[in-house]
Amino acid sequence: MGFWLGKQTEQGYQPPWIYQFLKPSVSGNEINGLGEAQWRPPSPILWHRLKYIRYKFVQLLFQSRFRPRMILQHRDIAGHFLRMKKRKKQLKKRQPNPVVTPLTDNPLAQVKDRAITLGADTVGVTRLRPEWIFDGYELPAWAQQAMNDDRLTLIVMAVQHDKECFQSAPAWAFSKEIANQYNQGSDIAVQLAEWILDQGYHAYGHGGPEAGEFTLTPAAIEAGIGELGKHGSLINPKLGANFRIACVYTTLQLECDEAPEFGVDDFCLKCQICTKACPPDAISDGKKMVRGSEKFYVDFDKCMPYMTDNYGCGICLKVCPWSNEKIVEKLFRKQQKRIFKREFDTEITAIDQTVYNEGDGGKALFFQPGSQ
Ligand code: B12
Ligand code: SF4
Ligand code: SF4
Repeated sequence: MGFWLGKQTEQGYQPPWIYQFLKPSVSGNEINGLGEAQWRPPSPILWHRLKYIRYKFVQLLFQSRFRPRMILQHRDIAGHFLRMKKRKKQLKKRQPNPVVTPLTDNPLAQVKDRAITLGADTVGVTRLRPEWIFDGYELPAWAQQAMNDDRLTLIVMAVQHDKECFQSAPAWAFSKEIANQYNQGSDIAVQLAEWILDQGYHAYGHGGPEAGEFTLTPAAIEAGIGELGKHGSLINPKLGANFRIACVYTTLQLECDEAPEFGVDDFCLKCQICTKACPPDAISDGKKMVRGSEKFYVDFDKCMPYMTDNYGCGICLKVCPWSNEKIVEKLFRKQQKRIFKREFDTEITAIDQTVYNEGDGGKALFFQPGSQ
C-alpha cells in the first residue's frame, strides 16, 4: 500500500494509506443503498457541503490535490469557477420580471434553440420529480410548490468535453477539461435561467461540480438525453459518454421529451470493455438492486480512491465504444434495428431532435413501426 498514491498489486488496485485513514467506517455502497430492495431517496455522498456528508475528509483529500494544481496551472479555469459560484448564488435570489413576455408558438423549440446557441450540445425537457431530490434537501419555495403540483419544468443540457482532452483520460489534460466543462455547463445554465427570469418566469440554473439538490442521471434519462451505461454514466446516441450535464428548473411550462430506448441496455449486457478497463475493478458485470431498482452500479469504494489518485479518471467513458465518434452512428443504427425486430409495436421516436437530423430529418435512422 502506498502512502499518498495507491498501487496496482496482484490482488488488484490497493488504495493509499491516506485514503484508508481519512475514509469513514461506513461503506459508500451502503450510503448509496446497494442491496436495498425498498425505495428511499438518494443520500448525499459527495460534492456536497461538508455538513451533509460522511465522506467529508475524502472530499477534502480530493480537493486538496485538485485545487492547488488547477490554480497553479490553469488560473483562467479556476477564476471562471469562482465567478460561476458567485453568479449561481446571485441567481438564487433573483425574482422574475413582473411583466410576462409571451414566447413564440413553439416555446420548446425556442428554449432549446437558445440553449444550443449558448453552447449546449444537446437539450431535453422533463418534469422534476420529488424522488430525485437528495435526502435532507429542499428546493426554493416557488420550485418546491411547482414540483409538488407536477409543474416544475426541468431543462437538461449536455456539454461535450474537448475530444483530444477526452482521449487523454486519465491524464491531467482530461481532469482540467472536466473542470472547464463544469464551468461551461454552469455558464449556459445560468444564462438560460436569466433569460427565462427576464421573460417573467421563475428559474434556477445548475451545473457542477457541486452535486446540487438532486441526482441528475435519472432526470437526464427522463429528458431523453441518454440511457444508463454499465459504467454508471449516460450514453447519448451522438455524444456517446463524452459529456457532462447541467440543467435549469423553471415554472415556464414546456412540453416534455420522451425517453426512448435505443439499445444501450441490451448492448451493455454483452459488452465488457469498461468492466475490464477499470483499474480498480469498480464496474459490476451485471445489474444490482439499489434502493428498490435494478440498475447498473459502480462500486463507490473502489472507484473513489482511484479517482482521487488520478484527479477524476474517466477511463470508463473513454473506452466505451459509444464514445468512439467513428462508429457511434453505426452502433446506433444497429441497435435501433435490433429493438425494432424485438418489439415490433414499440414506437421508437427520435431520442433528440438535434441528433442525426440532417437530410431526411433523421427519420430513416429511427426505426418507426410500419416503416422499412
Ligand atoms: C457524487 C458523484 C460521483 C461520486 C459517487 C458516484 C456514486 N454512484 O456513488 C464519484 C466521485 C465516485 C463519481 C464518479 C464519476 N462520475 Co460522478 N457524479 C456524482 C454526482 C455529483 C452525484 C451523484 C450521486 O450522488 N450518486 C450517488 C447515488 C445517487 O448513486 P446511485 O444510486 O448509484 O445512482 C447513480 C446512477 O445509478 C444514477 N441513478 C440514480 N438514481 C437512478 C435511478 C434510475 C432508475 C436509474 C436508471 C439511474 C439512477 O445516478 C447516480 C450517478 O452517480 C453527479 C451529479 C448529480 N447531481 O447527479 C455526478 C455525475 C453522475 N458524475 C459524472 C461522471 C462523468 C463521473 C465519472 C466518469 C468521473 C469523471 N471523470 O467525470 C465517474 C464515473 C464512475 C461512477 N462512479 O459513476 C457525470 C455523468 C455524466 C454522464 N455522461 O452521465 C455527472 C452527472 C456529473 C455531471 N454534472 O455531468 N461521481
Ligand atoms: S472513473 Fe475510473 S475508477 Fe471510476 S469506474 Fe470509471 S474507470 Fe473505474
Ligand atoms: S463500455 Fe460497453 S459495457 Fe461499458 S458502458 Fe460502454 S457499451 Fe456498456
